[in-house]
Amino acid sequence: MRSSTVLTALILLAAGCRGQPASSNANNPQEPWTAPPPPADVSHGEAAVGSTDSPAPIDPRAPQPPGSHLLRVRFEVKQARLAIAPGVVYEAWTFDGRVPGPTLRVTVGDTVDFTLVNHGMMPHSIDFHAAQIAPSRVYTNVMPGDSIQFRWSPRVPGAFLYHCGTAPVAMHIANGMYGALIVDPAQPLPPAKEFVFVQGEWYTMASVDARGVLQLDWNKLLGGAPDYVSFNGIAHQYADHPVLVHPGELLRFYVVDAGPNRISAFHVVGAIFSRVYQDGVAAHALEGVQTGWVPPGGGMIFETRLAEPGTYPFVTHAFADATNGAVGMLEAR
Ligand SMILES: [Cu+2]
Repeated sequence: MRSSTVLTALILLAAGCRGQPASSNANNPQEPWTAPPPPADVSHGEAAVGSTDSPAPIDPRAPQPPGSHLLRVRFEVKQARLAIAPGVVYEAWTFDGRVPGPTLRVTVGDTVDFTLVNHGMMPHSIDFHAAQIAPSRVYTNVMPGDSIQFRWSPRVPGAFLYHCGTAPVAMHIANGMYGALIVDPAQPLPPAKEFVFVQGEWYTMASVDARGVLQLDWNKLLGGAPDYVSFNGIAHQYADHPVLVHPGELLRFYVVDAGPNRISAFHVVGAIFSRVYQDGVAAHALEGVQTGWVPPGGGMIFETRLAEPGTYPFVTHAFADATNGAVGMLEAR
């Protein structure tokens, strides 16, 4: 058996690939997001939430650019019990009740009108890596029950992290307070099927006041040994629910590493990235890349085309983290 075949087989075994395809064409309205199997319960009927044994996958498709040069964003900080792996529930700190928080998308020169409302039990804040702005003015702590509102304008394109910046920052990020922000260049990139993968880490221990619900283990975090590493908040979700693509079409992955500790070595088994954009897009484009390093707090844009029909794992090639959940499947057909 060829080594690449062995590698793929090992990844498939580690991921326990067993579910139904979960995604479709990001930019073709004729192929909408394919819903997972009927969930055990739903949230007011508007969105599948799955169950703790089988959490619904997070839609990995990149949002479309807004039709306006003014993007109004309002984040509600709240705690939420979320499935971070099948059968594993965690008391998360969130932007808008989800991990990662909503993916934002703007174009260079647009205006972001941002409001943060803190419904939590401690101070929280925001840090947009795409902004060039005085942290002492707008990245300040927002007390429980309070809010902050400010405007800013992105001047550099790329894939960026946003996160809560309240000390200790590692605690707020590891509890789930992070997300991705895409800043498109003024001259748009070529049309492609686009996905967003935000890598994050979960360090868990049993909660003292809620049976079966996990919370942050600070010592595990300081030791850099996560129990789960995830793309978009749930370990192994795109191995259980492969992402559907077509052979030969241009794929674009916005990969952001929230950390707080682990570098993502993003790699698609069976593919080579034709172009990789680090942060400022065109100024740093690389060609012919096998694996791209995305540091904690960083973001990169990966483009590739899959050569033929088949199943292509995507991983962080730091394989302990892939084994712990940072692995998915692209199903090309
Ligand atoms: Cu926070």
